[in-house]
Amino acid sequence: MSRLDDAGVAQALRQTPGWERAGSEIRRTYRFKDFREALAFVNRVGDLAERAGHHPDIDIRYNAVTLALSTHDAGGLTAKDFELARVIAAG
Ligand code: H2B
Repeated sequence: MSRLDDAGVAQALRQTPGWERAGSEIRRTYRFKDFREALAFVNRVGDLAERAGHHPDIDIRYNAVTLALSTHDAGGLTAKDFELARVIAAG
């Protein structure tokens, strides 16, 4: 899986609404009613990540879950990150 250049990242981001670039990763914060709902979301993301063989970094702060995706194996952003971001956004 090859790393996307800046133009490739910009184009992929346009097709991945709600996510933003932060250096060598893309991020999105999801907000919920409470911690329990945030945890349930994280578990759904875990299933999707296992299915994809690709895993976000996950930060849970009570009802806010921030996901960050980067392809560590490639040292930056690849199509895999955007594919998983779209799968997560689709639920
Ligand atoms: N997830 C992410 N986000 N980046 C990776 O480079 C990565 C991964 N590598 N999940 C995968 C697992 C790799 O370690 C295994 C061997 O496929």
